[in-house]
Amino acid sequence: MSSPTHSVIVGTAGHIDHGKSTLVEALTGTHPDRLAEEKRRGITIDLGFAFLEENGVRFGFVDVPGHERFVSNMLAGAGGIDVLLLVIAADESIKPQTREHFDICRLLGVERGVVAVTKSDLVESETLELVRLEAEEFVGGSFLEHAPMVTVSAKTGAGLGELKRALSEAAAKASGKDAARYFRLPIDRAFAMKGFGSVVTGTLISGSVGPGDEVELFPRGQRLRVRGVQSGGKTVERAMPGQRTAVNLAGIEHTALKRGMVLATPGRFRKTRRIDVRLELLPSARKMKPGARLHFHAGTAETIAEVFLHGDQDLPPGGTALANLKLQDEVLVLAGDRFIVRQFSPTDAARFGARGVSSNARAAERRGDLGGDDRARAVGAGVGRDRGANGLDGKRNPPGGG
Ligand SMILES: Nc1nc2c(ncn2[C@@H]2O[C@H](COP(=O)(O)OP(=O)(O)OP(=O)(O)O)[C@@H](O)[C@H]2O)c(=O)[nH]1
Ligand SMILES: [Mg+2]
Repeated sequence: MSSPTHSVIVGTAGHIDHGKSTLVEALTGTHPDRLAEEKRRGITIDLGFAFLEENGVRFGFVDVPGHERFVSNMLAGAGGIDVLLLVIAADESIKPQTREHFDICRLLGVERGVVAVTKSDLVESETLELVRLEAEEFVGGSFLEHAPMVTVSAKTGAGLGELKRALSEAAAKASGKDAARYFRLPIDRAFAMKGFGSVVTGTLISGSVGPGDEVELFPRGQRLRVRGVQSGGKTVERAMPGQRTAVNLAGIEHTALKRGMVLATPGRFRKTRRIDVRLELLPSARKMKPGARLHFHAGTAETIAEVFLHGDQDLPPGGTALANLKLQDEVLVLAGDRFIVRQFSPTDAARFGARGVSSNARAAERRGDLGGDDRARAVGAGVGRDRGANGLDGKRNPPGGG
């Protein structure tokens, strides 16, 4: 049985309009859409958050947008997931972003999850059975192959108890993040709070943080003092890994802080523009050519990468290769961090301008959702053996350090 302090992050994934946000609301009582534009358009645009304490587990929910245009926001949320909640609408079954989000979670190394076949109130039982079969086939051979599949309706409440139990069981098995390691908090939001000043939020991926701590802001390299910390919406003495965490920072304007930056233990890490990685290309991808320019996503950061493939040969679909990435922006990436690279295409280039980000690992590509060549994207994940981003002393973030 897990202790009440066991904290896990549940991330949603799934196609647009499949009922992710509504399901999060049905589970937690909080609708994760915050922006006026989201409410007006009835779609999720940016990450949303909600909390639940159930069966001795503190769940932090990260709800992602299903719209293909907002996949970079989805990627910023997918980094810290312990348990995936793959949402499939019973009236539509598997759709392009069901596939894309699932590919991303696989490449990022998410290890467990639950499949929710939702909107069960909209279909007859035969359709429901068919969709469940399709979903089983879809996750076959993946980390979700033996995961629970729960039929739910956010509208009638059917199956919600079973879904909570399945999430609790998955949470109990989740390996968890290590509080003894150096502190790292990839920032996904920054804002000013009246009476407090600058606040950043993120999913705490390792180490812990509390008031009075000195932290280093990457990639700027500035040292800052922590004034206060909240997790799950409550003030705490220390936020622990696996928790949604808000940090109130002294000595900096909120306008100088943004998604993609990282707070970390000071003096331990070095930012970098060059990383050695192992790339793994999705079988559905187009081949990757040496010198290709890619979108690079690590943690909450994103930037542009130029790829130098070892041996200078094309990387075929489904293949893996060692490579060196030259990033447009400096990032904080550690050995073993996973990242995603996505292929540039005319539409993507127009769609995603370069901001900053980084990481290590394998890469994979996939064909775009509609099958059209101009939609093809590369999705890669990596485990990086990294050159420049280890601890300054050359040690690799030893357990117990910090
Ligand atoms: N009948 C029925 N409608 C549902 C259910 N769950 C969600 N809906 C409706 O489906 C629509 C889409 O739901 P959302 O929760 O916004 O879907 P989403 O997956 O979060 O969509 P994006 O965030 O834009 O990708 C809304 O109109 C919901 O009211 C359900 O269980 N039954
Ligand atoms: Mg939504």
